[in-house]
Amino acid sequence: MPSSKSKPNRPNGGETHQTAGGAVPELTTAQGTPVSDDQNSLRVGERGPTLLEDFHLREKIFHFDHERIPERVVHARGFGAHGFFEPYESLAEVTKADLFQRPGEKTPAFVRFSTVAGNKGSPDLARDVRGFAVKLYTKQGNWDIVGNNIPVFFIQDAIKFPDLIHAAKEEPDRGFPQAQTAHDNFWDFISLTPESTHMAMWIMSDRTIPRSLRFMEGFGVHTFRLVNAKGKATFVKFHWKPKLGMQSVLWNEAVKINGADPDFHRRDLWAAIQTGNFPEWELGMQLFDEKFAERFAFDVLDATKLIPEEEVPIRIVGRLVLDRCVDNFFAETEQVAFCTQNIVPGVDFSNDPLLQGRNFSYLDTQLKRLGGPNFTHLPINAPKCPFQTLQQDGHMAFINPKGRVNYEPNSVSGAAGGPRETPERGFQSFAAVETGAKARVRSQTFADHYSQARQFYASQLPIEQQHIAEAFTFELSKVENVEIRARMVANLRNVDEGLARSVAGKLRLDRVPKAAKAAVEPRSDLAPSPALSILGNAPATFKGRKAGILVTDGVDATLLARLQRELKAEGASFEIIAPAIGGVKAKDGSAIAADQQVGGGPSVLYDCVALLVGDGVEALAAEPAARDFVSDAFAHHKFIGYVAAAAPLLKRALGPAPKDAGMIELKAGADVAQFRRAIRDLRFWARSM
Ligand code: HDE
Repeated sequence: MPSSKSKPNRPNGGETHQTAGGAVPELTTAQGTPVSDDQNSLRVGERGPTLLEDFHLREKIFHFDHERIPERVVHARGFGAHGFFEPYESLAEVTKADLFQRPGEKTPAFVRFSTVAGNKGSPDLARDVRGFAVKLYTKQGNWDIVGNNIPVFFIQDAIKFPDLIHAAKEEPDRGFPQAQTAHDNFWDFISLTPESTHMAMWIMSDRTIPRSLRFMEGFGVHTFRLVNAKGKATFVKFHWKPKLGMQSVLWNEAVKINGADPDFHRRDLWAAIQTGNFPEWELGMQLFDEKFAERFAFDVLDATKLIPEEEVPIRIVGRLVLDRCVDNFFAETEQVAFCTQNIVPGVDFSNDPLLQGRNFSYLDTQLKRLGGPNFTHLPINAPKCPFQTLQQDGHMAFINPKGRVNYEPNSVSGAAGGPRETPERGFQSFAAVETGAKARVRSQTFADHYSQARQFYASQLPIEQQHIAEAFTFELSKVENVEIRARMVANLRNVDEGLARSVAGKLRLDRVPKAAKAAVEPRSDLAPSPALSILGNAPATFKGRKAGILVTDGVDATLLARLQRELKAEGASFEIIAPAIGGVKAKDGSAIAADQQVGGGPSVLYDCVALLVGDGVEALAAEPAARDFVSDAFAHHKFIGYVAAAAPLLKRALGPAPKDAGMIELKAGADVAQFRRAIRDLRFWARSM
C-alpha cells in the first residue's frame, strides 16, 4: 500500500513546506496538537470516504464556517489606524478631563474612518458621508468621539434614524443599489423630510467624495459639555482639522476610481503611514456658554445646524497623529466598538435628541455584532488604564474576577473587598435642571429647515456650486418617479432659486415646481461662512499628494530624476506608469522600473501627471488606456507636465493642441521647478470656467 506521505500525494507536485525544526513555528490544531499533514483529509484508502474522526479537518472547517461576524448595520466599510492625541496647552479652566491637563502628554488613540451606506465590500469612493470615529484611551477611561466628516446630520430625532438608513440603503425588494443614494427611496424620504435639506446640500457637495481620508475634516456634530473641577460647564463642538488641508475629487473621477481601485482610500492611508508620512489633525473646540446658546439664531441641540466658525471661533487645542497601521484588520478595525456613551470625567452630554438616542444604539448594536457583553475585554476595546468592575461571566469572558467577593456593599476590608466607588474622582453628571411635561414633541426652535442650507450654498465658490447642481442632477436623474424629482426641486427653491432652476432645467422638468411650504420662513440675512468652502481654503501645497509619471522607452532619465527629486522635496509621492510592468529603457540606456502598467494606472489615481515619453510614444498613443490617461487628467483639471515628444499622444487624446496654463512643457530643470510650484494649486480650475 502506498504511504499517504509519499511525494506524489502532495497537491503542489511533491514540494513540502514542513518544519525542519528550529525557528519555524509548528502547525498545530487549536488544541495544540501538532499537525502532520495539512494537505490531505483522513480517508479510507486512496479513493475512499473521508473519516468523521478527522478532528483536524473538522476543526479547520468548523472554524472557517464561523469566521464572519455581522457587519455594522451602518458604517460597515471602514479602515482604522492607531496613533496618539496630545494637547498643546492645559484646558483645566474648561474641563477636568485628564487628557487635557498636561501639554504634550500623549494619549493613545484608535481612529476608524468609514462610509455609511455601503456594505463591507463596497467601493471607497461612494458618494457618502464619511465616519470619523476616534477612541481615546485616556487615563480615566475610554472616550469615544464618534463623528463624521460633515458637521450636521439629516435628522433631528433618533427615532427617524432607522427610516433614514432604510431609505438610503439598497431597496428591500431588489437588494440594490449598493452604496449609493442615487435612487428613489432615498430622495423620496429626503424630499419629505425638510429638516434634512441642510445635510442634503452637504452630501451633494464635494465633501462626500474626499480625495483621501487624510484630507478630510471631522466633526463631533452634537453639542457636548465640558465640565471643570469646580463643576462649571461649557458647551462645546468638536472639530478635527487636517494638517494637509481638505481636498476632494470630481464625481467623474470618483466613478472611475471605484473601478480602478475600490480600495483607494484605505490603500492611501496604509501607504502614508507605512512610509512614515503620518497623517495629522488638529483638535479644535468651539466653546460657548448658555448665554450664547440662547442668543444664537438656531437651537444648539439641533444636529441639523452648525455654528459658523465666524460666530464662535475654533480654538485649536491639540493634535491627533496616526502613526501605526493595524496588525490585524479583523482584530482591530472590525472588532473595535465605538460607543457615544463612552465619556470620561470632564466631558458630558447635551440634550440633543439625536445624541440621546445614539447613547442607546451603540452599546446595543455591539452586543449583536460582537456576540456578547464582553467585547470590552478585546484588546482594541479595553481601556489602557487600570479598570475593575464587578461584572462577570457571559460569552467569552477572559477577564475574570479573582477572590470570593463579587458584590458590593460588602464587609470585607482592603483589596480583598473588591473595587469601591470614588465620589471625588468618579464620573459625575453635570447637574442640569430639567423640567417639562412628558410629550412627543419637536421644539419650535428646531423648525427652521432652510436658512442654514441657504447659508452653506452661499458660502461655496462658483465651481463648488456648480458641482452641487451637477450632483443633484446626477442623483435625481437616477430617481424613476418624476414626482420625487419635482418635490426635491421644490425644496431647493427654499435654498437658492438659481440652484433650483438649474437642477430643474437639467432634469428637464415640465415646469419649475412651486417652492415647498416652509415651517419657518427661510432667512436670507445669514452672512456666508467662508470656512465652509473646500476650495476657498485650499492648502497651497502638493505635500501628501501623488504624481503619476507616464514613461516610455527613450525617456530622458535626467529630467525624470529631477522631477522625482522635486516631488520628494515637496513631500509628495509618485508612481511610474509604463507600457509594460517590466519598465522601460531610458535614452541613456539605464533601466527604469515601473509601478504600474498603463492599463492599471489610470490618471484618476494621481493628483497631477507628467508625460515623460520618448521613442515609444507612437505605440503608446495607440492604446486607449494611454489616451484616457491624458484626456481624463485634462478633463479633471489636473496639471499636466509634458515633454515635446508627447505631442502625438496629446494630439490623439485631446485633439489639436488645447494648451492652457495648466499644461506645462518640461524642457529643462527650471520647468520642473515651475511645474512643482504650479501643482500646489492641486487643480487648474480655470480650465472649465
Ligand atoms: Fe451612528 N451608528 N448613529 N452616527 N455612527 C453606528 O454603531 C446611530 C450618527 C457614526 O467606525 C452604529 O458600531 C443612530 C451621527 C460612526 O465603528 C449604530 C444615530 C453620527 C459610526 C449607529 C446615528 C454617527 C456609526 C452601527 C441617530 C456623526 C461608525 C455600528 C440617532 C456624529 C463607528 C456601530 C465605527 C455607527 C447608530 C447617527 C457616526 C447602529 C441611532 C449623527 C462614525 O449604533
